[in-house]
Amino acid sequence: MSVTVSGSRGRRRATYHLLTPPNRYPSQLAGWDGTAVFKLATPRTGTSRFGQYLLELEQGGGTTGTVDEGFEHFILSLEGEIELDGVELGEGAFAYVPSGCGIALRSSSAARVMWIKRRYEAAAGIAAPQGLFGRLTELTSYLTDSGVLRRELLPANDPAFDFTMSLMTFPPGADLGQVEVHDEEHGLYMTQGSGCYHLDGDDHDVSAGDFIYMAPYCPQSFTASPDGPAEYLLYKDVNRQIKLT
Ligand code: UGY
Ligand code: MN
Repeated sequence: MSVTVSGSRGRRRATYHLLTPPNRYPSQLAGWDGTAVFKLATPRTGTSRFGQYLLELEQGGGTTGTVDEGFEHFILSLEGEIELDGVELGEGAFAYVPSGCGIALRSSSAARVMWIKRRYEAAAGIAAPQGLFGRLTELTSYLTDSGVLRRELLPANDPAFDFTMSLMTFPPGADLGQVEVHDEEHGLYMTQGSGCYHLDGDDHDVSAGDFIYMAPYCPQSFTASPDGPAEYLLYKDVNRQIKLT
């Protein structure tokens, strides 16, 4: 068997990594069964302060009990039906689970799930957020100056939340309008279409199923291909300052 090494688009750079579907290699996690876990970003990058995982669940797969009570969680069903803490989540349904609760997840069918977990960072004088459930089809969208449609899955203006999850939809040929360089980090999962991602001086062709981790201050921009709309799901830490020592 031969491996097309030269065709791999996977990259690991100091300020970002690109992980494409052919680069994925499953991990196992204690407390889970019937589940292939693809770790997309973890603090092992050296900079990431969150964990992002793509889960491929067999029917009946999931956690063996409640896990990870010490973290806050974001769960989105990309495909199939799951039950999270007793609530059915069909395709396109998502949940925010506050720190202290943990997650108990089981799939009712074969399913693909996006999971983000991190330590909640409290802000002085602000109570931690409550849990919430939502559906991608029920979100309000707004148009950015460069013509990109942005939908917020979590309340973007509520300082109780220490991260946002946004769905960014680019009409054919549209772009971000600037090369951003900012303190916040990103976990980005391409949900639809294709385009060119500019990352710290490099340009990469990307398409649905690709994942990009961007470290703080990674120069970044995106242009959708002219063939059709492109869309990605974006994690971003917000509303907090790194403690200065
Ligand atoms: O909100 C953001 O930082 C967003 N515009 N970044 C991105 O899409 N790479
Ligand atoms: Mn950004």
